[in-house]
Amino acid sequence: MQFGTKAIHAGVEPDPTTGAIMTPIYQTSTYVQAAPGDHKGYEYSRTHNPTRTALQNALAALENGRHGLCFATGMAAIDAVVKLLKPGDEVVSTNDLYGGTYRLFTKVFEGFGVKFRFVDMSDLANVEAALSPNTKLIWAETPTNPLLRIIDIEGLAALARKQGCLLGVDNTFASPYLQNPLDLGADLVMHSVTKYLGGHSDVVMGALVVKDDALAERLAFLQNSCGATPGPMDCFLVLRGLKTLHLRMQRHSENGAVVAAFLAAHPKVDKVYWPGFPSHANHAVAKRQMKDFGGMISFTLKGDRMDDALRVLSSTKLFSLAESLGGVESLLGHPASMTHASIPREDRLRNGLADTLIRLSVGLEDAGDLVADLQQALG
Ligand code: P1T
Repeated sequence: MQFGTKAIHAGVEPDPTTGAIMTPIYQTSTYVQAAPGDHKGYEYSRTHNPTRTALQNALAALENGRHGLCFATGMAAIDAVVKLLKPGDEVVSTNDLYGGTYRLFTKVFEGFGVKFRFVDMSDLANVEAALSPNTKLIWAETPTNPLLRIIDIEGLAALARKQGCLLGVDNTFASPYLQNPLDLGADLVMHSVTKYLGGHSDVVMGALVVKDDALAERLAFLQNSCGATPGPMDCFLVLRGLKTLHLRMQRHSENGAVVAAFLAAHPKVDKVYWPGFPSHANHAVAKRQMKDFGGMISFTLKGDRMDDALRVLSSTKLFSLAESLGGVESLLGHPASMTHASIPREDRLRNGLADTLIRLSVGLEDAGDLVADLQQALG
């Protein structure tokens, strides 16, 4: 079955009691049992809920996995993965990654004795050099947030296999339409469902998808034990969002290409970070492992002056200044003070994240209007 058909049908069956074509919102905390242990597979909604089950199955199908697990937020999904580890274990991760992930790793889990090394994974030699006998997890984001670096997932998977450790890929920026890490050898794929999967800026949620039954069982144990599960209304909204994921990602990518080309040709713009440019350092890898290049773009201005960047950030009319990404409407953000403020400045600068970097989430509006908005803001 091709992707668009799966996006509309996977995981979803007509409701067995009424035939309702759309999965009902099972707004219930508990389920009546005929006798102790005699139930229909549902006991308590932290553990299982039919609306969540439908969404988990849909996400598993879209990522070509066998098991989907939904969490209250993207951070809760990553939290569950790190809880597979124990004190003394080590994680090798991307040096360019969402600030909240960096904060969870360094400010929460380092306190429990897990060690993290952050390297530029766009060169796999850096990953290999950071591995130690204690490395139990390689955690990658690709494309990375916010510098849009591309990491070779197949190459990472080969390193993880040699090491005998897990490979997890945060696939938030690509979405399962553009890239399927499990097909490239990853053990776990993670999403901030908040972004492209939900797609309408009205839900915060996270998800994991895996192939391996034993790994799924350990994660389901953590999902239920730690309890950061989403409610049925949010699951319903994401089920609705998924039905147009393929169409939205096609348009995000088309609009992304137009906006990236406009920025690259603008006399006031310095660097443009977008993996679709043949000049991007990892364009060949992006072409190989992604279907298209998406709608996330970062850029800096010539002269590198903070007041110029701040003027652009507060001058757009269609692009709204806000955290998050992946919704139908275009957003722009300032990573240094917003999404990546929890990373110490010297670390940000060392990893190439300038104080003046501007990040765009290009939405689904008409591309000409988006370009005109940036044109007037840059003017
Ligand atoms: O916000 P939450 O659903 O908990 O997801 C966290 C998360 C994880 N991974 C990546 C790659 C992300 O981008 C995020 C959240 N990011 C933003 C809010 C942002 O504006 O970048």
